[in-house]
Amino acid sequence: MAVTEPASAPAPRPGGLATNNLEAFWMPFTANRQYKQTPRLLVGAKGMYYRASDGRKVLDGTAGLWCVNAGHGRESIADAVGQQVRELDYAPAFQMGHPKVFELAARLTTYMPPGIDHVFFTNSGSESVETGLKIALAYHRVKGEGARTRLIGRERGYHGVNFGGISVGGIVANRKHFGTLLTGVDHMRHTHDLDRNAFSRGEPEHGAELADDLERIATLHDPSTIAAVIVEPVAGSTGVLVPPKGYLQRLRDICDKHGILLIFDEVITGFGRLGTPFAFDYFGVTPDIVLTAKGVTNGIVPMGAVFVKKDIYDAFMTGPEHLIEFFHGYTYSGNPVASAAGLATLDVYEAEGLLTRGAELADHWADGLHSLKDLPHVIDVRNCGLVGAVELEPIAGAPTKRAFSAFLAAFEAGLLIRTTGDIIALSPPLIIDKPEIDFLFDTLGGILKTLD
Ligand code: PXG
Ligand code: PLP
Repeated sequence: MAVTEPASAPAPRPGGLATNNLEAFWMPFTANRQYKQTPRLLVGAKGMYYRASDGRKVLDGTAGLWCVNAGHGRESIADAVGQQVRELDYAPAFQMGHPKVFELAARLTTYMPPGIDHVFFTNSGSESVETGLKIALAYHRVKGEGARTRLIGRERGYHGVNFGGISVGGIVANRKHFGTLLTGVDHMRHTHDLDRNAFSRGEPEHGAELADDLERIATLHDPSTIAAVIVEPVAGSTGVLVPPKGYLQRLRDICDKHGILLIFDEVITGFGRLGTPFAFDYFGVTPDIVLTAKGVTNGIVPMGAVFVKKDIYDAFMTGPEHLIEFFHGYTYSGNPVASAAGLATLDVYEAEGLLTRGAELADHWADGLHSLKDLPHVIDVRNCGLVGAVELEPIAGAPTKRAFSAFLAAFEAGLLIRTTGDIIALSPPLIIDKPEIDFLFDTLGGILKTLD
């Protein structure tokens, strides 16, 4: 059937929009009406920079959404993806396999601590969270401890948007519209404490004792009913909350005492964000399950990966060998194109030393960030590896507006930042250099001086 343009078809808009109708797309986590009145379109990306639809270069201060760790437009990853589509586009994920997913699993597990040596593939951080929680519940059951059904999360935690994740998560706006969520979930207090820890460089001094909330909750419900506790080692989405010194180790100790699985959600902290390959390296605390996504493919093809201890995998490997051991999986789990992207991404990370590059830049990064300390409205600055946050005093009666104004002004000035509430979050690609770090903080500093 021939397709002809209706006579009234709108002319392409400057900047490459082929339609002037932005209405149909219901945008995720977006102020749709504001956006559609003044759209911000990205039409290209290379290295550290986006190209906006009006031709301007915009420095990527957020690695896309914390995922483009090796920077944009990596030719070798693009080639691997293109070649894979031509060679083997899709293979059924259930009861069938293809070589690259096994290769990727074997390579990825070499980054894990001793004992964590199996990986289950998903397509996003949210799916990694659901998968990790289900593995934890099923593990206890196959071991004969089926009474361990409770899941413990933390206030201000972000674990994606699916039902398990918002249940253990602690962001009110992400939960309140969605009914009763999962039952049998409890939450520890968050660790954000401006009174004691504002303007900390790296890990704050105060708050390790907040881990004792886990002991209190375990005592309340009886430890034998608790399956797992899930935390982000550094909470990202909720505004970069770095754990107090000793906090994560204390969680580990309490979990060990009571046979509770410790799940680290490393969807943001994984793949070099803190200047170490993973946050468990940075903090020297080993969880039982590690959740990842984003950086595993440099954000290019959706993929997530859930790593588990050998004991956990082995616990499922019982019963007749022709039977499925774990009733879970996605159509696209470990699909060939994502696997090819993952392998090519690891090649880039390894060739360029990107998973530890953040450590070399961390001091320069922290200096730039903390130079914003005395600017108007700034009530906290915090950092860890190549992550940073600037918290602003909210405008009375209009929370989030001040930071959102900074976001809009930054984009106009050629810098992409993220805001959550009145917190500005920064997490550039790990290929950033010192002059770009200086541009980032000079630009942001200039904007903070002009904010109402
Ligand atoms: N866990 C953590 C710790 C995350 O940060 C997810 C799970 C969910 O991943 P998916 O792939 O389903 O989005 C995330 C995602 C932001 C921002 O700027 C953060 C995320 C996603 C989008 C924006 O705060 N984190
Ligand atoms: N809904 C229906 C009707 C399905 O058939 C499937 C998968 O077969 C799904 C949802 C889940 O899709 P996915 O495996 O991509 O998560």
